Amino acid sequence: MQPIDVELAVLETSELTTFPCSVQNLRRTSAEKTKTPPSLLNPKKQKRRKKQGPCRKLIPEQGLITTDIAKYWRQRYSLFSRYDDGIQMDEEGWFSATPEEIAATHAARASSGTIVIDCFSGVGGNAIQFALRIRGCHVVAIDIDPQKIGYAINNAKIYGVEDNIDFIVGDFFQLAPFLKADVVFLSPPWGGPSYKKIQNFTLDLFKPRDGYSIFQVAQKITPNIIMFLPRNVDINQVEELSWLSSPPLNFEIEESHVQGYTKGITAYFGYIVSGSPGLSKLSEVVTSQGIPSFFTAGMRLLGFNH
Ligand code: MGP
Ligand code: SAH
Repeated sequence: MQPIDVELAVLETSELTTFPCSVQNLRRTSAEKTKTPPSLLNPKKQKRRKKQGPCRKLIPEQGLITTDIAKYWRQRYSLFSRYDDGIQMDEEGWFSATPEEIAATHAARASSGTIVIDCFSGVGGNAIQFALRIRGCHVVAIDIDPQKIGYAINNAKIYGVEDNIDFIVGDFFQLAPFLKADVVFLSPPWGGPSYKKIQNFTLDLFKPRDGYSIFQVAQKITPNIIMFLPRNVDINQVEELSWLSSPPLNFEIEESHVQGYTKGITAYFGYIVSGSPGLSKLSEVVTSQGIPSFFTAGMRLLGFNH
């Protein structure tokens, strides 16, 4: 992608400005824009422009974003109610962040004083809610992308919970053998917003590994697993996951809504399933087996990637 002309970002805009152009052609078409508003242009010309590439919009606090992402920006307060306090996002963060209301529902399954690992933490949507809602809950937030972890730290500070989260830049699959926790939270990549074009989203479609492998790796950490999944996920396959363990794990599935609109499916496994006897805290049972020393509350690890 060509570098973007920075001058274009200096615009007076009430909220959102659309550039009727591809990134490569920003310089030329922005000049046109000053002459004729896009809505008045000949429809044939507009069609030609559409073919040039993804349109970009300028939002004052985030810079240029594609029109696809602008859809998520319009939902910004449902993603982070404190968005205006300086929440930072990148493109993947926009379409992947778990809406706050849903993340709070996930968090409610943890109990006070437990250790939760958010294995694909992104910009922190879930990690923040675990740390915020559950007293004494300590969260380990892992993401392979250093920029995401940087944003997650910034976002956790906005919610005042940065001291309750250890942030780790690293590959979950490499770290997993060294991890123990009371609850594991999984919201891996679904392959981007195009996931919804698939009628039946099977577990092999998850990235960077298939859903069975992700679950199996997580299960070695704890049987108490929460998975946030696409709303078109193959429910039978999700249920099958509970049989990977012997004896099979308790299993519960729920639709996750924002204002009555289904955003995803959440699967719960193990002792966090409703009606289960509840969690026995790792801090109570595992100390004698030696929890890795980096699970000390308040300690922050960055760049732990081996
Ligand atoms: P969506 O379906 O793309 O948006 O994502 P929306 O507004 O429901 O789409 P519409 O076209 O039906 O109106 C819904 C939610 O799913 C997002 O807010 C994220 O929480 C989650 N989500 C979406 N994607 C593409 C991913 C992903 O790749 N990984 C994860 N973990 N979550 C995702
Ligand atoms: N629940 C998060 C969104 C997670 S999106 C939120 O609410 O903000 C999925 C994340 O998985 C992305 O940020 C991506 O960088 C990360 N990821 C992909 N592969 C990974 C891996 N092998 N280990 C750790 N994180 C990974």
